[in-house]
Amino acid sequence: MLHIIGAGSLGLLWAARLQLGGIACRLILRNSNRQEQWLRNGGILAFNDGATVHTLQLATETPDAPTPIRHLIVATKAYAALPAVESVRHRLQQGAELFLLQNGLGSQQAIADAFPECRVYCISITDGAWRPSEHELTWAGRGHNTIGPLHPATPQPTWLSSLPDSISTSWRTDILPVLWRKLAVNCAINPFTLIYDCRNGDVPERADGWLDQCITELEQLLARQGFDTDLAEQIQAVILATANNSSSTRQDLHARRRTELDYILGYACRAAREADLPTPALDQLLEQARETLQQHQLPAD
Ligand code: NAD
Ligand code: KPL
Repeated sequence: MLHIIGAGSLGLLWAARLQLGGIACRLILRNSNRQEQWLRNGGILAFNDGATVHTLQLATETPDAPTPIRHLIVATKAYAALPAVESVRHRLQQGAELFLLQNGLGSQQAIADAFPECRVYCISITDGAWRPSEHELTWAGRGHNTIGPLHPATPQPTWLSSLPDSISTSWRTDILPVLWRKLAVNCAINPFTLIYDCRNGDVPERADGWLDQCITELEQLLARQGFDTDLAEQIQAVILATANNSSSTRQDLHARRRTELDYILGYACRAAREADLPTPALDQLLEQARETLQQHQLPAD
């Protein structure tokens, strides 16, 4: 039995694909109010996988359900991940496996520190999913899940091989370089889309030389972490491939939701400071991004 905490876009995407693939899973909602709200339409999810709309009844529960948890997929935003796992601490079995699919970095390490008796795995996800309404889910872009342990010595979970074909996965013992690279790409795009309120494709023109300085600093930062540094080409390719998209950070701004800035650019700037690496262009970007959030009366972290 798998448990998923967080019934948002990705949590529902995992739950829907697992259920369709015949794998038992239960969705943990925040509290009984949320569960009542979810059950108001009979707990039905209309899952549009791009070809078919599936009508699914997902099994839900609250953090105080009595059953122990062996495998937990944590599908909240980065800032909510630690409190979410804390809410089910009393149900986690010794050696429970936590699968963290948050963007950015920082939340994964915080959970590993708070739950030393658990096995912590990170998932870097390229799927795109969104919810047109509370009970509808659209799988907008079929992607891939790169899974690996936060600490390389942690063994590979055997059950991963029984995931349905609809969940495309690969295993990486060294997941950190993957997460760092994604973080670097997000650092170079998302904060600019926030401060200029622009689509991804407009970033190079709007940010101009500032973007190049940021990419250089991000490459230096990756080198300090001991990872490959050739970032510029990848960033240009992502900007081109997602030119018409609003970044997740800009979407959060428009929806007046807290962003994950602190786990993306905030984390990068803190890591640079810890490594005694000057990153003036990234620091200025973080400052301006925070100012933009404050102007919109949103949390600046
Ligand atoms: P979301 O906001 O749609 O879903 C998060 C859900 O977690 C919400 O329903 C929220 O109510 C719930 N939640 C928060 N705290 C909780 C708690 N204590 N107990 C139970 N539920 C709780 O977010 P999302 O789009 O699914 O993104 C989740 C993570 O995945 C983010 O870090 C995001 O950056 C990353 N990601 C998302 C996508 C995507 O396409 N949506 C793609 C790749 C990565
Ligand atoms: O991951 C993204 C995000 O918006 O968070 C990018 C790659 C920038 C695509 O929009």
